[in-house]
Amino acid sequence: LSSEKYNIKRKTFGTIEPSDVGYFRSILGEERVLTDESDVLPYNIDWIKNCRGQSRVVLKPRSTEEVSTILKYCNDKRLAVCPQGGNTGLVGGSVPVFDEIVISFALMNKIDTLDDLSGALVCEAGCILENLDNYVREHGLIMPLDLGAKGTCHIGGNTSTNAGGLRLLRYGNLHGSVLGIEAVKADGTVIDCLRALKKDNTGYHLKHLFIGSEGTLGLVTKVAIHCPVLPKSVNLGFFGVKNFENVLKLYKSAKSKLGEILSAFEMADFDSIDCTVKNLKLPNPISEYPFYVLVETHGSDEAHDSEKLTRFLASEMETGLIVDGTVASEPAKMQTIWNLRESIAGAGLAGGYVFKYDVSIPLKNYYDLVPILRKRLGDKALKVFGYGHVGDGNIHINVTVPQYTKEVSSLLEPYIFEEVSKVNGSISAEHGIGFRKPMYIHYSKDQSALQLMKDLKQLMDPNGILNPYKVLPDAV
Ligand code: FAD
Ligand code: 2HG
Ligand code: ZN
Repeated sequence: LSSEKYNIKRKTFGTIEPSDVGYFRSILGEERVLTDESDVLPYNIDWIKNCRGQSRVVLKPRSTEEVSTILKYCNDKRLAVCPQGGNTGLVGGSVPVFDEIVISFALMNKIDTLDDLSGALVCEAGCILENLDNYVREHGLIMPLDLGAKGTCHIGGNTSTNAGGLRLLRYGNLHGSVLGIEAVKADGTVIDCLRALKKDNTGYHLKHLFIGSEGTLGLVTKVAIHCPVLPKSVNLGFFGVKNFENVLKLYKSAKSKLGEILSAFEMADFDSIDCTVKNLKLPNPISEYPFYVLVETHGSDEAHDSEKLTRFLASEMETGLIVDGTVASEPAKMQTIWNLRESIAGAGLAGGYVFKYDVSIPLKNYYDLVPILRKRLGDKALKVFGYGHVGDGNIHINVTVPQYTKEVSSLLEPYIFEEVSKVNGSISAEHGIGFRKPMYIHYSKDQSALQLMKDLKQLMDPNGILNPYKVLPDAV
């Protein structure tokens, strides 16, 4: 259990009684109130099986009104809740810690409107990202974000975590793409900031309070989001590189030579790909190299774009920055390459337990920690590997071990966060703080900022019922 593993004490919330379950059934009906242990179990365990809570009730509202009614009741009774989208979060934020009531958005999955001229999509929070992408593609648009969890994660979860992903380099983060939000405060008040306007400087930009606050300030029920135009031509390169210095040189060159069509620049080290190929039996389209780089282009002229990428490959093979590589524009081949990259996140789990770190580091220091950690852990780790979104200065470091031990944990934490802090990086670049990292947030947030976060929490959720034990540290 998370509470035992991380030594956390339950706060003085109300305890759920049969009469509470009866009340929830009176609003949602029998089927949308889960209490059977085996039905509730999956909602208690996170994707990487790192955190496990003890909830006994899952509620599945179908509308904003139902969310509002549930929250008003919970707030009056001081019953804590844990909002849950696709449960793909990687920091333990999406699962309860003790007996918090899980509010699942799985049934709030309707698309309201799509304006194919402005690109504004309005939909409910529980829409699965990939379903939205398939839908908007039929109208000549794409979703502005893409990530390996797309088949499961919800747009409400994406918004609540301010998810980054594979194309942030090109389309920016959700603080830019989300046009409007409808959210419900802890006391049940519905906050309507759902206007799908590109420009709206009428007072405080309140939607941003809900983007990235991981369900601690309100529950997101609807999202208005800007969808870019579906690119007419997509090309993908997968390259082998000799050392990390050359990865950085290649990034600089890609920005200059591919310019406006560059849509992703990702890197993975040898162990990331090796572990994915071996554990998940996925094909690697090129031979083995110390580093791999994936470069994608989104543009409007197939002949021009593919020529540009092919020329880039040829010229950088001449300079030696690329040792070997392949360029694809056929969907199936591109899918094989993307699949290899997107599967790294789950590949380490086959070895037992994975410690995951998701940090922003200045590019010149981007890969430094990987060899340092290998040395520090020696044979206590099976593998230490690094991969991620070079274009965003965001590296993922995964440490695989046969099983969780306090010894390895204490060699990694807070050491990694101290090192990140020394170079003014962020201890969580895109996954959030959740349950796993509130105690380390001070490595990236000043005391003054933490105090303001606490004040906002007090204002919006005075009883602290929304996703307790997450994001905010106990003592500020
Ligand atoms: P959940 O995991 O269910 O919840 C995440 C947080 O948001 C929790 O704190 C939860 O309480 C809160 N929440 C969920 N829904 C709501 C709501 N409607 N209102 C209020 N709060 C809510 N992340 C990236 O940023 N970039 C990546 O490239 C990336 N790749 C991934 C690849 C894989 C294979 C996996 C498993 C995960 C990846 N992630 C990535 C992490 C994760 O997918 C994202 O954080 C995603 O945005 C979570 O969405 P979700 O619907 O699963 O939310
Ligand atoms: C990715 O970029 C995700 O693949 C997951 O953000 C990272 O699991 C991880 O470490
Ligand atoms: Zn990532």
